[in-house]
Amino acid sequence: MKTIHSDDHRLHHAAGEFIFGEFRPPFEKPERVELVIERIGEVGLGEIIQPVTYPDAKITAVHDAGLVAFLESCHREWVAAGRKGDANSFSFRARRMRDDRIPTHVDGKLAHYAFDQGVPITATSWTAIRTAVDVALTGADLVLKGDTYAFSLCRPPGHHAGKDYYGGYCYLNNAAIAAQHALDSGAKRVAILDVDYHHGNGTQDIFYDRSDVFFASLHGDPETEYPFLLGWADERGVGAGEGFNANYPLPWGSDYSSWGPAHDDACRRIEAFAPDIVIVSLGVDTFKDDPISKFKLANEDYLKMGERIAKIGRPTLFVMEGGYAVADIGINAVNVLQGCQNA
Ligand code: SP5
Ligand code: ZN
Repeated sequence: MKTIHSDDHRLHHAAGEFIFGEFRPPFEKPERVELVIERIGEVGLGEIIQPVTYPDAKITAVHDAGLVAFLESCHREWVAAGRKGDANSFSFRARRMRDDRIPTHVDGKLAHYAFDQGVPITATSWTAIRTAVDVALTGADLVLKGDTYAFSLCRPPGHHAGKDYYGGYCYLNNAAIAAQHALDSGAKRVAILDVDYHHGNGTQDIFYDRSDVFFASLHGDPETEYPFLLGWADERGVGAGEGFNANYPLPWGSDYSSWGPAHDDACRRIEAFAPDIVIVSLGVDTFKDDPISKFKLANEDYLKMGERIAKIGRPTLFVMEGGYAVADIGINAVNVLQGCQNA
């Protein structure tokens, strides 16, 4: 299968993130993608191609235009306010605070649009964020035009970004934008399978009231795991979307003996939905050595994951999400792709 990749991701390289009570080098760093590219070359997965540029309307088809404009102007506003370094929020919304007024000061806009401190914006982040969308859309078009599989090596990732908010290392929801593009290109139904360790709260938010996108996510139980405030099993969709959202929260320490059956169930639900295409939000932070996660998947489990996805039997776009055990990120991500392609 082809991989879509651009060096623009290097333009998003923050000085650090607030995590575990300290300011430390970011887990979500450029090296992640470099190691996946290296592994793709080692195993000869297929050609690596550049993205083409799509109009901004592809983004505003799923995201609030104010969010998109703010991500683009944020760092300039930060500098204009006299700040140095990366833009980050120190204030967040709580219950009963207003969300119908957007403050004019950059700190207020950050409080309005960001939901955590894991999303620093550097002077050049916007180019990386914008190109990651093109990487996803270019992959979607390969699959829509007849390729069985494609791999969009997006960075920064996207699945925590909702309609009008960003957080969790994610700014724009690459997989959701690709899904909407597929629908706008003639697909009737799209399934999104989110295997990242964290709940895909942003993707769920975007499609929660819709029946044309079925969303399934396997993740650390929100009782004990980030993003904490969404991802329980009783979230099944609302209105026309009732029954088109499926969450599989799993406890810390889960290995493939419990992850595999949950994945099989999610894949069966997708088969019953009969999508025209499948989009996999491919995070490999389920790995046993991941520094911020608590599942226990092993290298070879990612081959099985890919084999099961192949059994769904639909054209499939893989979109890169998380995965922070950099020594193994290439092996694990490419194992999924090879497991699928060789099935
Ligand atoms: C795309 C993606 O994988 N984003 C993940 C963002 C995670 N940010 C917060 C991580 C919090 C880690 N919790 C550690 C609990 C240790 N006891
Ligand atoms: Zn994750």
